[in-house]
Amino acid sequence: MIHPKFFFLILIVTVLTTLSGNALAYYDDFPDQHAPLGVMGDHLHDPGELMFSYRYSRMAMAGNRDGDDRASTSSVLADFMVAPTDMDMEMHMLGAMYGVNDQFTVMAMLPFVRKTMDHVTGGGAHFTTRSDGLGDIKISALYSLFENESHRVHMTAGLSIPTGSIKERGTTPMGDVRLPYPMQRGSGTWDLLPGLTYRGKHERLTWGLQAQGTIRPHSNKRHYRLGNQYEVSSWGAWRWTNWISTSARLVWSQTFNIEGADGALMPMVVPTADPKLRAGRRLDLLLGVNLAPRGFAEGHRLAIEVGPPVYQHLDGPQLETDWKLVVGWQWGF
Ligand SMILES: [Cu+2]
Repeated sequence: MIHPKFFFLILIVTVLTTLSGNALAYYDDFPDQHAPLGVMGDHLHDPGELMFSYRYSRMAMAGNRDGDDRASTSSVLADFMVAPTDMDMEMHMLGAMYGVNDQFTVMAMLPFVRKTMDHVTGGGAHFTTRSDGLGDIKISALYSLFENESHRVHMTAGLSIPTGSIKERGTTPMGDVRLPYPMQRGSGTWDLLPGLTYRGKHERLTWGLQAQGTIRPHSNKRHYRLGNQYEVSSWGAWRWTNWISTSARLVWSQTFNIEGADGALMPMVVPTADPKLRAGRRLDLLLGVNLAPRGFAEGHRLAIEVGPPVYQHLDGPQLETDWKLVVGWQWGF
């Protein structure tokens, strides 16, 4: 007896394989024409072409880390009144891209964020804080610098608009208080988002390299600014047929500490309220699948990317990342 899950899988594969019989329509419709889903602003559009996207992402954190090593809850409680134990970050992100001309594509991203953090106090009481709503809206311009049959380079100039709240409050054993930095939904500052992307292709193989920064030039209304960040991502993808490709990606990211401090937070209570315990660097390994179904769903793409960090170093104690997931849908026309 076939397990229903396998039956369903076989059905999907059969349907998709049949549809892929519609053959090699346009090279641009190949699944690997887009980078792995977690890469933002990886491609440009043809003049007049519009693309909408939806991404759901989730990042799970559990347990603390200090430097390269794990830090137990009791060791955190030796220095602080409260220790964070888990955090879950979910994001629904709507995106739009538009090809202005051959050189120039514009992009906007609208994020909705949900964060949950679990804690334990020195006295053994558990409590959870939550924050959800609009995050920081991002707009970018992508400008093509070089393009030939197999290599493409473009630069990105983006702006992060402080639409996300930095005044979220929550109920804790200390009463109704301002939530610490990682529970806020925005930076509170207008941030610059420079980037440079290279993509290459050879037959069924595509690859790419992207460097991106988040530069925060000024302090927010709460008299601090989040640390600058940068990220370097490299990937390779293999196209198995004209509707499916799989990818592997390595992302090196570094975040610096917060400058200044929100006067409403007390760093001796919980490490997440300490502006000098936010920095870290991490290497993530992410595996992905891109689908570009044919026939009934021309112009639509589905993709997933998931994976754990393979290395992380945190100015701790700080919650460590366990895994990240992005699932999404893209529709171009
Ligand atoms: Cu696009």
